[in-house]
Amino acid sequence: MGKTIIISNRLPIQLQISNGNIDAIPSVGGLATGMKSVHSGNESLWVGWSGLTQEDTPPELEKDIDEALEKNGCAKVNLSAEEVEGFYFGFSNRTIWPLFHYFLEYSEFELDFWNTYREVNRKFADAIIEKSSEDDVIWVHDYQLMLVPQMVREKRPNTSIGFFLHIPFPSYEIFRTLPWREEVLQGLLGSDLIGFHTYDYERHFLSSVRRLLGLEVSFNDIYLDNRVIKVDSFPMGIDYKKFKTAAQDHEQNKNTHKSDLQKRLDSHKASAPDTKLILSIDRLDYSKGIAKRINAFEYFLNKYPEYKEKVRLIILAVPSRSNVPQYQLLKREIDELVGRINGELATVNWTPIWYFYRSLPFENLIDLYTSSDIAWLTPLRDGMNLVAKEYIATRTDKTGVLILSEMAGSAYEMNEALLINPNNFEEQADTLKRAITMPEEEQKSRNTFLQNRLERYNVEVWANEFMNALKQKKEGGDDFISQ
Ligand code: ADQ
Repeated sequence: MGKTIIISNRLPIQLQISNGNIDAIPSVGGLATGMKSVHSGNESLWVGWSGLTQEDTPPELEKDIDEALEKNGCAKVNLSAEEVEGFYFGFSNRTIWPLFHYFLEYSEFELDFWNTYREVNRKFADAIIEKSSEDDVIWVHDYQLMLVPQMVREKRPNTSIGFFLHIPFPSYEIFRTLPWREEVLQGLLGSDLIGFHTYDYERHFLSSVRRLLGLEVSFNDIYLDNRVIKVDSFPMGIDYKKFKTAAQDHEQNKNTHKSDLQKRLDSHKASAPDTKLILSIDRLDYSKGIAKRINAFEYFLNKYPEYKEKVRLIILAVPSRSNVPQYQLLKREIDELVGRINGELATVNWTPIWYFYRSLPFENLIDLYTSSDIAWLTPLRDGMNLVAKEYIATRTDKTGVLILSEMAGSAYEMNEALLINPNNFEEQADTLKRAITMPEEEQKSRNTFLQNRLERYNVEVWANEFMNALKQKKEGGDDFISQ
């Protein structure tokens, strides 16, 4: 077996250029962390876009950038601003993202977007072919690169190729509306192993393959020409130890070191010890149901007015894809909703909603997770939702209540959370009341189960299980059907 090639839209490295110097800073995101065990030493290479367009890359630094990336086991695919526009902001985020999250009305079927997506996928595939050899193992990530497996397969018929989708795969009835549905499926079928977060996404995919391509599907095997393609679910975990340790350190250092945010949270607690903090953290994305959550919060305060001044909702929204029109509209909607509700309900001593629109450093995420009595996550659709898992991992004394949308992939593994339908305001209001009044013993008992599961099936285990399944498939020799 050769080396492992990981391929994703973005590299796990951020480049910072100042005064002609280049710093390559490793990302701390879930994928980068999870892949650490796979992407280590000289045995692997990560191929992706650096985040700098060709126009933004000073030509005299091109070589230095390549060297800085190489030191971190990475190689870049160069993209022009126009390519990023059509491929990333266009087809990926204005066609596929809304469609796969069941926002059919937001999905734009633009031929230009599709053409650029195909061309850019070809660029990624060419980069892999150039940098890999036949016996390497290739792991392609996510919805931006769905054509890559087939493009590589054409040139490398015997190479082991895996693909993992981080977002939902929608039901056949939704997927069939895509004008380029067959091409997308064929692109994915270049893989030997296709992974999803949940069994439902896997089933939806198999159903589309059967009905749109007429291929034979048996259990989770797809028969195509002389190949067998395996489809399976691998629910992604988190770096459990990192979150748990950070929360323990936070507790230990609380008298010697405190962030400004923690000081503010503490002074809130001291002035209103009976007030419960309810936390919601998401990228600012319509799939996360933030506007509905704020409306449901208002509904709750009207239904149970005795909780006015007794609860505070903290909304942390990370800026995301802000040059896509739907995201700009959503930002405006949330600004207005928060302004209206705070304006109508606030008292001299109480602001119902604290709203932060920014990305926060890890330390502050831990401040929020550890200080909040309840995490309230209500995506309308979400491939997995790692925030739910992170919140539970930081609850070192095992208190805290997680209210989670049943539309999130993580709900399948987190049955001990309070699961809700984000469209049902009545249920949400009652569940908030239940969370606020839940006895500590019950909180601890639920969280013990959740924590044990998260600790066991952490992100490293997730990555290793996928890689092992891919390797086993190759070694098992079930790649070819005897003719
Ligand atoms: P996302 O849609 O980005 O991921 P999620 O899984 O919740 O959603 O991950 C968000 C990450 O960003 C978390 O690790 C969280 O800690 C971090 N984060 C959130 N708010 C932050 C803030 N204000 N500042 C800094 N960091 C913040 C996509 C899919 C998900 C799937 C993941 C992984 O949409 O469904 O779970 O990929 O497969």
